Amino acid sequence: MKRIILTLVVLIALVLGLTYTVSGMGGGSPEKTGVVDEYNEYPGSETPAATEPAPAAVAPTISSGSSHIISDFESGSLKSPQEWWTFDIKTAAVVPNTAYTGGDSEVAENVGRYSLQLKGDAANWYVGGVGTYVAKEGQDLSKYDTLIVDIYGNGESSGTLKIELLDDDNGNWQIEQDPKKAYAPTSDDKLTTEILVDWQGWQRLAIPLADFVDANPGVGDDIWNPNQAGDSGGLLQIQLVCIAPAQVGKVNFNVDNITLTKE
Ligand SMILES: [Ca+2]
Ligand SMILES: [Ca+2]
Ligand SMILES: [Ca+2]
Ligand SMILES: [Ca+2]
Repeated sequence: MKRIILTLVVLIALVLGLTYTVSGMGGGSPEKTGVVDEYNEYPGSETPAATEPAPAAVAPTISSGSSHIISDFESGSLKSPQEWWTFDIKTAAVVPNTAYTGGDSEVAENVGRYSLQLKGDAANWYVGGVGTYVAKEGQDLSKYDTLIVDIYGNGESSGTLKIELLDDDNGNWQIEQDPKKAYAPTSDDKLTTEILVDWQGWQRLAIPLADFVDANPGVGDDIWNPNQAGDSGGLLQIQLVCIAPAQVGKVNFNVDNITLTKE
């Protein structure tokens, strides 16, 4: 009898132990999985800032001592190795460079196999554009003083390329925007420059970062701070916004080799 009771006690103990183990395994909150925000498309607003993907979507960029390539489009895709979102523009496509050979021969030799074609019709000057998220943990871009971009123009009325750089001033790795104010950033700086594309073929532009103008004085800290430091992601986004040469005009040019460098 004693043996039976002992066996029963052992069995009960085993069952209880098993129940505990099972409930222990099922306990706790599920692990967080990466969530990538949808890339918003923007209504016909003037120069929208984009909603960025989660940092997990950031692609590796090539960085050497003296320069940092943001994109050379050599993957032939707008989706990899980094994702470019598009807004409003009719055509934003990575295209073979075989049809784009003219202009400065030194530049033409260095654009590789693919470039980004930006083409579309204006709604009140504005055509739309593309953007990408560039922030990375520990990335210090503050040593660069110049932005380089190769542009293939299609003659005098190719349009204007507005380059926007958005840095993180409130330390959350995101650009918060006000949809009621043409998606203007509410807490971070937007620095911009405009390039009038009025030539035929390839040309390389080297724009000192000092020539970029803070487009939202009083919002952000009004200082270019591209380095990831503390809670700030540093430079979060670059956007390419196309503006037509006329209110109802067209834009048509290619861009390539977007690079930060030290001159
Ligand atoms: Ca290229
Ligand atoms: Ca922010
Ligand atoms: Ca500002
Ligand atoms: Ca800033």
